[in-house]
Amino acid sequence: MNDPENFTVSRRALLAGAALAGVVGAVLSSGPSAAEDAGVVTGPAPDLAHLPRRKVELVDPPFVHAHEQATDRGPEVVEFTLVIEEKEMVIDEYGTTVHAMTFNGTVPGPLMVVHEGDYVELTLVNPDTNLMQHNIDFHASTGALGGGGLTLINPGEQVKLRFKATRAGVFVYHCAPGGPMIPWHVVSGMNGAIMVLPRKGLTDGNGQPLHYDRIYYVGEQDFYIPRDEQGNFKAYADVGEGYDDMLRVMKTLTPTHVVFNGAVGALTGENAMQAAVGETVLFVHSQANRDTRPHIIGGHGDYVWATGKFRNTPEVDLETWFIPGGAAGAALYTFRQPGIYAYVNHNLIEAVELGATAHILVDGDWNDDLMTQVEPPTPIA
Ligand SMILES: [Cu+2]
Repeated sequence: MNDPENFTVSRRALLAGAALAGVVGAVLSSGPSAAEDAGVVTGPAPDLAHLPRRKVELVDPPFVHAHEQATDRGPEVVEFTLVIEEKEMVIDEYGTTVHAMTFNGTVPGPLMVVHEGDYVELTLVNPDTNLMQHNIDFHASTGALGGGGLTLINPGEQVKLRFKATRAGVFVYHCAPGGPMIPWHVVSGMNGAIMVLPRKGLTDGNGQPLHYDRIYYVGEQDFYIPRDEQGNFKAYADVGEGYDDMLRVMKTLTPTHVVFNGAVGALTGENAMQAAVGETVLFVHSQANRDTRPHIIGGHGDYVWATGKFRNTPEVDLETWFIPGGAAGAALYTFRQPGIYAYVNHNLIEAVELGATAHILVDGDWNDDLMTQVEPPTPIA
């Protein structure tokens, strides 16, 4: 293990991140042997010419690209492109910055949607403006470290991976280039989720179909920003310069920020999610690194797949649901009252002090039967 006191990271050391990883016994190593090191020798890619192909343009969270909730069509090859972007991002109202590592420039990366039995064909691009090696591990896939063993690319390279989406649910994807690079890239923003819908759509577990009018994707991110001697958050010239300090904060397991969609306030105020009374909303929520417990203040989870896998019967009428780190969950809720709802991680310290709060602005008419103020505040009689 490197000496944390004396270890400074040069560009070359970072490029050799996976080699550095080898020191602590990572499976991956740099270079073309990564796949073999992962115990993978793939044959020629199967010819799927008999299947229709569809190219999907991804959109930035919390929004989700257009998709069918259920389909009569057979399996397809669904093509996606993710461009890796290392970029400085402001993560709170005080201007604190992080040199984020991102899929498509957002934290989290975009939600991808396919149906069970489809083939996901991903082109992963690492532009030469980046400094580091990256790859992608899809929890929805089978083998080769979730595809991580077949997708490790240097700046200036791209790679194409195809996997069959055999299990229905919402699943995390994240970068996993080896050793300490893995948590560092993940807590620097390099994670997202994919939703594999049952071909016939969601059901309540008793054969009744479930539909949504809107879908939002909330990606929860823990950040570990180093502080200077005065306790102020530090800023760094580039992604590599902050590595050593950040690793030290990471090892405390105490995040400085826990946010939704990349920054404090990214989903509040003008950026609030929207809905209307009577609308049913599917909230997909991922956390690639740390446990979380979503809660809609003033609402519920009508149907909840807390661990996100759609062959399981959803739980009903939940107040709060638990999503373990490294998983994505989904919750369906029909709004009955208008107003502002807070969507939080119900560790309320994380919600209020560290940033894990979103808002949902709901339009419509108030139902006095469900709730009313019988008497306004008055002096005690
Ligand atoms: Cu990465």
